[in-house]
Amino acid sequence: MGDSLATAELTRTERFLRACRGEPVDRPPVWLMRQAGRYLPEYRAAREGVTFLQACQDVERAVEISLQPLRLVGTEAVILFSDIFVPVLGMGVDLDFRPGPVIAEPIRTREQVEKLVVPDARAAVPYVFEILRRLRAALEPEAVPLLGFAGAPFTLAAYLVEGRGSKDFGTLKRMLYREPAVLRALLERLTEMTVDYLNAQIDAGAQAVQLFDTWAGLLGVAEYREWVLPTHQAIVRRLRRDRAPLILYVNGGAHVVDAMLESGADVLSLDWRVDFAAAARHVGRRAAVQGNLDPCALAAPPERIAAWVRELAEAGRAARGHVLNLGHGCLPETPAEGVRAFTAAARKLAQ
Ligand code: 1CP
Repeated sequence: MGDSLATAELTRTERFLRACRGEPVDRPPVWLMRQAGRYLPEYRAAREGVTFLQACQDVERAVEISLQPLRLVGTEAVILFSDIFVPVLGMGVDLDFRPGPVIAEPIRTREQVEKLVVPDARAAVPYVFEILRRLRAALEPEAVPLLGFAGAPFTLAAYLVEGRGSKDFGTLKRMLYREPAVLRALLERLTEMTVDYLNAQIDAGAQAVQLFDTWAGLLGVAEYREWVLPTHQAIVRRLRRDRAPLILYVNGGAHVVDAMLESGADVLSLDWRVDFAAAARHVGRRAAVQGNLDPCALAAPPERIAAWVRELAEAGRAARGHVLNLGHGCLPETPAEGVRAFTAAARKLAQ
């Protein structure tokens, strides 16, 4: 009773940060990965005539795109519009988006790794922090939380070594077995860059940060513990988590939930292959959870989407906290109506 009184008038920022930290809330907050993107006609209009990278570097435009989902589909947190490869530009890597990242000279040798600069992010990609400062100023009066993000070292390395997206990132996995010292050196540099980049985002106003390790689920449990977990632990240890909780996302990571817990992240973001109720019970008081509807399920009728939201919210109660989200990002084919049904059902949970 005391809790429900105390949570009766939570702002969106309070609800979100409390859910991340495992404090009492009236209902889970809701946002979606890739909530700004091609599925929105307004995003396509804002992208007209500029490349993806130009849009990331154009402060006004990036602020507008970041805010679109708040108004258009009713999400309750804003994530910076950018890409996990933006800070990699500051490392001296020549890359382009077509539409995913394509690396001009994939990194395969120790000499190439040693040439990578660990930049001062504030100097290398200043526009990222200007976008965050402007977003925070715009969102503060409405008490809407602002999220920053970064790619995790393993996922960044996957593209840097492979050269582009891939189903299995076989070149990277072969490097792991054939040239472990080269991969280790690469991950170390990326870890340094990521810590600095995320802390700079927190300084610029990010109130929570998400670390995307999209491809780490490609590894078996033993390899994940050897190659991925230490990078997460280093980031968790050095991040100003007193000022911004950390959400850790792994796609296809059902087999590594225990190792994700050992990272010390505040929130574990799980994909749709995970039995959310079982995972939330398993995680219990040790972390909050985020997820986990299949993005394709947003093509279903609104009543079914609402029923899944109720089920997820119920399941999430077993964990320390719950942030409603998808199991992966919105797709270009995602109907905006489905996204609206998802957020509307979340808002109704309190009633
Ligand atoms: O308009 C376009 O065609 C560009 C498409 C696009 C967009 C909208 C790319 C290229 N990146 C983004 C934005 C983006 N990427 C955000 C913005 C914030 C949000 O609304 O969520 C974020 C957080 C990302 C993160 C990202 N980029 C990840 C990790 C999360 C995930 O989705 O798994 C990865 C792996 C990337 C690489 C990337 N960048 C872009 C694409 C299409 C891809 C993936 C495709 C590939 O593997 O080739």
